[in-house]
Amino acid sequence: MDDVRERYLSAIASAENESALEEIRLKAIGKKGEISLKMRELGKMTHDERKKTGPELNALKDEINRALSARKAALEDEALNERLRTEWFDVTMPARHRRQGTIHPVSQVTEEVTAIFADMGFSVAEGPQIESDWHNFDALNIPGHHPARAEMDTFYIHRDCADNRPPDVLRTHTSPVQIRSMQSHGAPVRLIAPGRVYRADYDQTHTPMFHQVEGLAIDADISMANLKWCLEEFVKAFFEVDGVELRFRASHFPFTEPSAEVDIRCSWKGGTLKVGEGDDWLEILGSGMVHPKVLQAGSIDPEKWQGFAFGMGIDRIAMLKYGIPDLRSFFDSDLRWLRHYGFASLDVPTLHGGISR
Ligand code: 2NL
Repeated sequence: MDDVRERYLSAIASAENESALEEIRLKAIGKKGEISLKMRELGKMTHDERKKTGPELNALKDEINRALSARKAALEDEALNERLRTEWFDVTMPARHRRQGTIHPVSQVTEEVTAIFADMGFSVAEGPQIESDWHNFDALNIPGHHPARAEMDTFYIHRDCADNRPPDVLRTHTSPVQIRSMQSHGAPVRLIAPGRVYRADYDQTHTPMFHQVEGLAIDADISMANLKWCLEEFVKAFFEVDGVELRFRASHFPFTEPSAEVDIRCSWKGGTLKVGEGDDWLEILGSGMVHPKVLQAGSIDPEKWQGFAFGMGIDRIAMLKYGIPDLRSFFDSDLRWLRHYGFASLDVPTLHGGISR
């Protein structure tokens, strides 16, 4: 018995891995193992022999089992220690460089404009880019024969030959968003509608997709004076100047009456724009008092309510504010351009959104 114990315990002690341990376990206490066979012989023994040998064999089996578990635990410890010794990394090493993206000037300016008007109590409205002919034109007092439809170089959405309904359009301005807002919220209302608009036009200063923000304020007694104040506040905040002179030039839009185009006093010293001083005038937006027919299209009673509206090109004021020379470069997705003119992601002004009055 001592010889058997000695043999297995030393084999266990020098086993190098779990499969070697398993082999030893089978040889010693497996079904056909040495100790199991010896246990089977107990039946042939005399009562006294069995009384002595039985407990001894059981004790030996337990001892071997304990030795196996202990060795197994020791091997696992060794393996873990080996991993801890070899698998490490230097947390003081600089991280691999990953280039951050930038905020596109159009996104930046949209959020700047939004923040300024939000501060004056305007909320933000959005709507579909594919619009019905009615929302884009008729509701804005631009009838079928009106030259403005042709002037706007509209993209039409294909309809089947059999379908006689007027085709949907890619919106040519964000005004239909305001029509929809008037219909669903009624008056009074104060909102801006920034977004993408489309016109079939492509040259130095026109791209078939560009960005516009329109504003709308309707209440019982809103006048051109309120329009002038709002726009003055906007221009001062947007161009970061304390004072600026606005010039209202009589103009014509089908959706406003009276209508005015708005210029701001500026200078172009050394090719850079200075707002609020100098002898030049810079046209930045179109505006006017909402035409009664447009209020009606928005289900607002023109006998009770009136208001102003305005529209301006986001890309254009982005070019002016940040000195970007070429409009077409805005939509080239040139990474060098984006790195140069883009904004750090933490530069973004607070976004104020959502409809509320
Ligand atoms: C321009 C001119 C303008 C509007 C847009 C508008 C919208 C509604 C009713 C009345 Cl729902 N008017 N929008 C008004 C005047 C001018 O845009 O030159 N934009 C770049």
